[in-house]
Order: sequence, then C-alpha cells, then structure tokens
Amino acid sequence: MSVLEYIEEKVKRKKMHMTLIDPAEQEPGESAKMAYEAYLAGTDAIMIGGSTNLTRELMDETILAIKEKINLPVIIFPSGVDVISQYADAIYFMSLLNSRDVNFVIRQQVMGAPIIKKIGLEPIPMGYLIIEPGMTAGRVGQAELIKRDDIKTAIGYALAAQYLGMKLVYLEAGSGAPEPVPQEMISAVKKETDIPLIVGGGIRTPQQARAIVKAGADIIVTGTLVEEVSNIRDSLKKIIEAISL
Ligand code: 1GP
Repeated sequence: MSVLEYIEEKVKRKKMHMTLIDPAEQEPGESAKMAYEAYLAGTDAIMIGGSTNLTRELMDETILAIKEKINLPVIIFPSGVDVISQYADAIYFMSLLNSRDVNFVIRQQVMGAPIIKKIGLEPIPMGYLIIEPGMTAGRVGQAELIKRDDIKTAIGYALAAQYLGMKLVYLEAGSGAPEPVPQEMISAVKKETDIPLIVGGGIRTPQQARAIVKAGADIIVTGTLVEEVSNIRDSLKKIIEAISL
C-alpha cells in the first residue's frame, strides 16, 4: 500500500494526527526518541522537515534513526530540493501556491522531480497554503499570506489545488503561530472541497485540536509541542484522544 493510500484509507474512518519533527532542532538520536514517543501516543505518521538549517545528510541520518525505532510512514515535508532523502517512505510533492516566488511554486519541484523518480520515492501531490501569521514558513516561502478573515481567497486556493489534481490541501498558520487557522476558514474550505484537509501551525491544546477537527480538518499536524513538552507521550495522547472523540 502506498503512503497516499494509507492516508486516504485512514481519513475515511478517523481523524488523523501527524507529528512534525525538525531535524535541525536536535540530534538524530533525539529526533528518533521523539518519534518513538509520538508513536506510543498513537500518532499516524511522522513528517520530517523545517524551514532553515537543513541538509540532506541531517535528513538521511534522522530518517534512518527514526526508521530503526518505529514502523510508521515517514514523510518528507520539504523546504526545497536539497532535503530529499532516499530513506523516507514518501515526500509531499507540494507547491506553496500563495508564494510570490516562483521558486516555491514550481521551480524547486522541477529540480526535485527527476531526483524523486531516480530514487523511487513516493510523491504525494499537495497544495500548501500559508495563512496569517505564517511565521518562518511565511517569510522564507515569500508567501502572500492569506488574511485570517479572507475565507473567499482560502476557498479559491484550496479549490484550485483540487482542480490541479493535488491529493491533499494543507492550511498552515506557521510553526509556533500564536493561534491556529480560524475554525470558520477550516469549515468553509472543507465544505467547498473534496480532498483531505490538513491543518497545522499553533495547535497546542486538546481543546484546539478538537475544535479544528470539528470544524472539518481531516488531519492535524503538531510540531512545536513535541519540542517543548517534558512528556511527549502524555501530551500527544491527550491531543489524539481529543480528535478521536
Ligand atoms: C508547521 O503546521 C506545522 O509546518 C506544525 O506547527 O510547530 O506550531 O505545531 P507547530
């Protein structure tokens, strides 16, 4: 089964949780421990990526360390062509649709596609949309940030992603955002589109996670949480329980 099939099957039955690990934030062994704790808490997949200070070597070492410990899908969440690792199970083949810089919309993808083909990595087509405040991803990705109350624009982008053939759409408030994407925007986008909806950025509490899935998210992503809490397993368990209710 491909990783996309795994996701599409799961979202039919439940709300999914993915754990984002930034290899630049800690040693590979430490990243693997975090992934193991997230696995014990019941996360459905590990996403690997970050906006700054990433190299392919660090990606390789981190992914290998994680795969030695757990058997969950490991998906690259790329910032550019230089973080493609042959050891992952899949890569989000994503376009930052609301970037002003064509590099993030299509050029990196043009450079990455032949590499992905050569190493036999599974590409998962995804439309990536950055909403205010966007944080580092918004700045680095030169995003023309979607305003928090501009639901019409969010719907337009999400539908465009679907009509372009993308299999997933991701509403991103930015890692460490003070507030997650507004619920009104999530429910409007969910209502108007038919592909699984991922929401991430600024999700810290079970209450927020629950509200986001109730609004219509199929998959939630948490990253900063696992870097900040002392007990990853307990904190993530609470989040995962809250979205399963
Ligand atoms: C960032 O959406 C993810 O790309 C996760 O955000 O670090 O705020 O959980 P957090």
